[in-house]
Amino acid sequence: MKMDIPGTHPRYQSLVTREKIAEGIEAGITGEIGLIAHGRGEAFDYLIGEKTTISAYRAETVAAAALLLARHPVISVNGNTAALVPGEIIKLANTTGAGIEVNIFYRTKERHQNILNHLQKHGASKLYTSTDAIIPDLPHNRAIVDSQGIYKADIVLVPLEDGDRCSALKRMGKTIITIDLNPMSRTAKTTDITIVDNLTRAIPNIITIAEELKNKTIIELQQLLKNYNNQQTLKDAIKEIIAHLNNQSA
Ligand code: PTJ
Repeated sequence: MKMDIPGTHPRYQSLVTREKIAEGIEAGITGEIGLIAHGRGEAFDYLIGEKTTISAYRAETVAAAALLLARHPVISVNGNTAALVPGEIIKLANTTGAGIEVNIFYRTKERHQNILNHLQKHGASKLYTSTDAIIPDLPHNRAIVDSQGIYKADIVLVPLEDGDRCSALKRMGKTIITIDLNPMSRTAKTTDITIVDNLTRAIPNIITIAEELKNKTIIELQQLLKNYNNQQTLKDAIKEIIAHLNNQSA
C-alpha cells in the first residue's frame, strides 16, 4: 500500500505513521495484531494531545540517564517498533552503548528474521540474534531470548510491551523502561520507568537527552534516578490527559 500524502494534510504525521505500519505488515515485519495495537495507541495519543507531556519528558530524561549508567543495556524491538523507528533505535543504541535484540510476541521464525534483516539494512551492528535462553516463568514465545542479550541485561528498554514479560524480567532483577501511550496498562504499572508518549516522539527525545546528559557526572545521573517516582509519573500522565480533555471541552 503506497499513498501519496500531501505534506499540507492536517493529519500528515498520523497518516505517515499509519502508512509505515501498513508497509511493515506488507514487508512481513509487523504482525497483523500490530494494527490493533497501533489503533489503541492513536486513541491514547489523542487523549494526551499528540505531544510530549511534561511527565513524559521527565521519564524520558530518567530513561536516558538509566541507559547511560547501565552496565549492559539492551533495547528490545518488536514488529511495530521496527516499522516505525528502525533508524532511531539504532541511533539510540549507538548513543547509549546499548545492544539490540528482536523479541516478538506473535513469533514466527520468518518475521523474526525479517525484522533482523530490516534493522541490519538500517545499519544495526550490535544485534543479539541467538535464541539460546529462556526467561523463567513466562509461558509464551517472548520468553525466548539471547543469553548474551536480554537474558544478561541489567536494563531493558521495551517499547510496546506486554505486562507479563515486564513482570518476568523484573523478577530476574532487571530495571525495565517501557514506552506505552496507555498510562493505565498493566505494563505501565509494572515498569520502573514508564514513558507515556508516542514511540515516534519518545525515541528521538531520549537520543537528544542522552547526548546532553553525556556531559554530566555519574553522581548527577544517579541523582536523577534517585529522585524519580514512576507512580507519580503515571498519576501526572492521567492528570495531563484530564487537563487536555477539559481544555478541549472548554
Ligand atoms: O511484534 P509483536 O508480535 O511483538 O507484537 C507487538 C504488539 C504491539 C502487537 C503486541 O505487543 C501487543 O499486542 O501489544 P498490546 O498489548 O496491544 O499493547 C500495545 C500498547 O502499546 C497499547 O497500550 C497501546 O496504547 C500502545 N501503543 C501503540 N502504539 C504506540 C503505543 N505506545 C507508544 N507509541 C506507539 N506508537
